[in-house]
Order: sequence, then C-alpha cells, then structure tokens
Amino acid sequence: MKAGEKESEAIIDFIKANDDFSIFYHLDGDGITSAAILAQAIEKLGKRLHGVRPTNYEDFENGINLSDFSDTIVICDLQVLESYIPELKAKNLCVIDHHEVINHAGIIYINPKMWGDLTYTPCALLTYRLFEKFVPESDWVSAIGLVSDAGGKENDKWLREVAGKYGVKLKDDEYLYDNEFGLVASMLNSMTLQYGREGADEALGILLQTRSLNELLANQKLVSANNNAKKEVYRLREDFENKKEAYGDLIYFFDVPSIKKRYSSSVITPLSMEKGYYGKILVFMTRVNSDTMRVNIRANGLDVKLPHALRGIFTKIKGNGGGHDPAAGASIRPQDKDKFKTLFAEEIRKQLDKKL
Ligand SMILES: [Mn+2]
Repeated sequence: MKAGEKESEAIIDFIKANDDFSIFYHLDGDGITSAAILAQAIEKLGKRLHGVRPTNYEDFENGINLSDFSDTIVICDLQVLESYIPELKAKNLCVIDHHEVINHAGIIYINPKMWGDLTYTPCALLTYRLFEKFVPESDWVSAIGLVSDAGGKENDKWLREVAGKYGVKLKDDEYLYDNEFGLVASMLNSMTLQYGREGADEALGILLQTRSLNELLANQKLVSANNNAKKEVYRLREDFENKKEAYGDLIYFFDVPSIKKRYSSSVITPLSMEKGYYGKILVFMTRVNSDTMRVNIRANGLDVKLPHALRGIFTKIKGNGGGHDPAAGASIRPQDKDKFKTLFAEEIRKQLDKKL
C-alpha cells in the first residue's frame, strides 16, 4: 500500500457513509478552490451539501455557532485550533489540511505530513488527488488553488501538464504565478479582500457555477473586485511609504488603519521581497477591536527567527503568536503596543548580536 492510501480511502469512505455535509473552508484562494472540488465530489458521489462556511483562524477563537450546520462537517485548508477540537468533535468530523499536523485522535484526518511527505502541497491539490477519480475535470480548479498558495514551484510538473491541457501559457517566474491561473487566484482572493467572508462565499458560488477558466476570467464581479483590491493595495503601500516608522536601519513599523486590516498581508508580503525591504524587518500593526491588536511581521533575507523573538516577548507581556522564521503573526493588547515595539527591537538585536 502506498503512503497515504489508507488515509485517502478513509476520507472517501467517510463521504460515502454520510450525507448532508457542511464544508468549512479557509477563506482564501486555496480554501475556496478546495471547497469547490470537495462540493463537486460530494455531488458526484450522490450526496447532499447542507451548507458552506468560509472560515479563518479568528473564527476558532471566537467560536462558530455549530447548531447552524449539519451533523457532518468537513474542514479544509485550516489547521484547526487545538482548543476548539473538543467542541467540533461533537460533530461527525473530517479534516483535509496541509498545515501543521494536529492531534487528530478520533478525527478522520488527512495531511501529507502525517506520512512524512514534506512536499509543499496546497489543499486544492491534495483535495483534487483525493477525489480525482470522481472529478477528473476539476484539475484546472486545483491549479488555481495551487498557485494561489504559492505551490507552483514545488509542483511544477503537474502544473505544466494541466496548463498544457488548457492552453495556459506559463512564464518563467519562480512560483509560476504570472499566468491565467494566477490571475484567477488573485480575483478569488480579491473577493475576500473586498467583501470579507461574504466575498469568499460569493466567490465559491461563482466557481461552482462556472465551467471554464475563460468564463471565470470574464466574470465581471471578479474582474472589478480584482481591480478595486489592486487600488487599495497600492494606496496602502503609499501610506506605508509616507508613515512608516524606522527603527535604526533595520525595522520598519507601520500602523494599518482598522478598515484596511484585510489588506495587511497583501502589502507586507510582496514588500518584504522587494529590493529596499529585503533584508529588513517589516512590522504591520492593526487594531482589530478594543481588546486586540494584530501584528504581522516579515523578515525575508535575514537570519532571524521570529517565533523565537515572539516567545521572548510573551514572557514579558500578554499575547500570543507564532508562524515561520521569516513570516509570523501575533496578537497583543492595544495598550502594550509601545512596549511590544521596544521588546521586539531588543529581541531582534539579541539574535543578531549573537551572530557577530
Ligand atoms: Mn492552503
């Protein structure tokens, strides 16, 4: 038996054995396309879809009213918060994911990392592979989710095959994003940027009613969301240039206005890879409500470990955070904002001094 085969069969058996499904999906391009493939597979297997829920991590912190959903829930593209698992387990639960493996005792769970497959596999590709024999025509939908989650580089052979099949011309950019798959990915993500949860919900609806890539590319709702999101990102970027606060020549702090909070990642991620900010640290802070300030941090091209820095900070002030070495996030109390900045600069200095 091949690695992952047992788990894949368990998922298909789960769909076959149940009915009236609710899908909780991450409200980004990868999650939206994963949900579309899953919804089509459920239909192909002769089962009913009860409802869908675009979800993000805040949802798990705030709690979801589970009584609004059917008894059988499939979650895709989300690393379920451990503290929320007991509540979810009251339902008949199945999780398809590619983030860190969670404690999945008692859950029908699939994640390539479980069997040591560390190839970066966005959920849209994982979901497609699981249900390929039922929905072979969804390969182009999977390709959109794949590039949306920056999976083009590690799965280029598969992506090239699908691109060839649909006449999509790939260019030579590293992540194979600069093409029609990437454009649709950007359009889907713009729906969430512009309209939040409702936008993700509408994007999934559009995707489920669309039969081809060209039809999606011409969808006016998606086109205008994409254009408007681009303008917002551009404006916020200008705002950053005008209002950034430099700490030495290394760290740049920036307050993202609350109403622009959804655009924070869309600005900070590309910025951190550009000349001028590559090798520096960017810290975007947004007050999301009276109790919480979200912090988004990037440190590309530098040998620092952001999760380590955050751990140090949270021995001194309240809050939590984590992520990857060069890209992390945190939540703090708004009154600790200045303290956080001082502590963050100290932690970074400590890490860099050690290397000298
Ligand atoms: Mn994903």
